[in-house]
Amino acid sequence: MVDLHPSAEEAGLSARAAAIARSVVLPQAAAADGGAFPEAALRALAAEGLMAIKSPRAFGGAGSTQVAYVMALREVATACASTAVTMAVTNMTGEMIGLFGDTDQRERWLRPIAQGQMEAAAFALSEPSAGSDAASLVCKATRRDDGSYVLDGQKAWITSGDRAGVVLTMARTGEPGSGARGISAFLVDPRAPGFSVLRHESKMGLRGSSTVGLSLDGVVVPERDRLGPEGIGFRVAMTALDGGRCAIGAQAIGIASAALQTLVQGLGSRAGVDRAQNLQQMVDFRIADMATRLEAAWLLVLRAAQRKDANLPMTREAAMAKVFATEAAHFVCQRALELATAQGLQDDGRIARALRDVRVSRIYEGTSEVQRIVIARELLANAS
Ligand code: COS
Repeated sequence: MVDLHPSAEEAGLSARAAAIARSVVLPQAAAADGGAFPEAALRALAAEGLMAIKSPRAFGGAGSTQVAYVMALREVATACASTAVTMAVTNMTGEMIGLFGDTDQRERWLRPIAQGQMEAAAFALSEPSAGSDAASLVCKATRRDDGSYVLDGQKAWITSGDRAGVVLTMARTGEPGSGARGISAFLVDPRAPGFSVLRHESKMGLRGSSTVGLSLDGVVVPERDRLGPEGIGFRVAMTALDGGRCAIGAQAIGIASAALQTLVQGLGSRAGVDRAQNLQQMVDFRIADMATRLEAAWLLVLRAAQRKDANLPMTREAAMAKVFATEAAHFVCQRALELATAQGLQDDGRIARALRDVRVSRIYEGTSEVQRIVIARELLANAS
């Protein structure tokens, strides 16, 4: 059963996110769409503990829940999708340090994330030749006699890779072809010699977030910065993505809600205009369907979030939430653009921006096809 009533603490955190979204994030959204990194917005979010929502209070985080996190992220995404994705990846990385890290790692890496001393944190799993098949990654981590590691390889499409104070990097400590079990996780300091930023991706949406390739050329990582034991890197990545996918569902819903709201306000301002009854009904039916899909999607996101908070398995639920929410959100943005155009509404390009921003939510943190694989696998495993 989905409990639709957040706790007072969750509601309070979400209200703080909504206030910042209105006062700081929204006013810079057009500039972010023009390519400006949303520095001021991220600082404001960090000041309220919103860059490390689920991380322990003892290390500067908000110590809150996944439910609070998805509520807050939805609010921020309603105002600016670029800010929301930067916030999401930073939260996800910090959460993994809180979960798998030791006290020293939490102190050195999580606290600066939570307190806004770092602009962002990054999560580096994908590679030029390993996207959906993440377990085939080839970035190599060679252990030296003193226990440190030397990392060599490339990472691709890394959100905030050039802005991050720490890059959670998955690399192969096992033999080539050792699959998921041969992968370890490292907290890489981007100031280390051999770490460099490759090209900045030019994107149709989320233009205020930074997406880059990374090169690791003999980057030395001390043993104290391996996150957890050797060989658990794939588990770290998948654990991160379970929470991340649920959050991307919330982000997509936020983006689409803004498009729908813009459309409905535009239509409302024309309430007196005389239209043929069948045309009016066509518009009414469409906006009703759009709103209904977003509500249904939100319930799936909430259900996945609540299971995570209850420490219940939620891989399948997160995949369902992501695939349904991102596809619903894309549908809503597309319909909003069509209706706004048909009705001749002027909206300062907000709906078109939402459509451009929302598209990648069906791709990153696992494509819709990957989510369907995850869901089907679990169904088939339970059937056998
Ligand atoms: N949580 C914890 N552990 C998990 C897990 C999860 N959600 N999913 C898988 N694992 C573990 C498995 O239990 C297995 O462990 P053992 O070897 O000890 O049994 C191991 O990881 C390998 O799992 P699996 O065999 O399912 O791995 P696959 O290579 O078949 O993975 C998918 C398949 C498609 C699910 C995976 O590669 C994936 O998610 N790809 C998309 C990657 C992605 O989202 N990239 C975006 C990057 S961020 S923009």
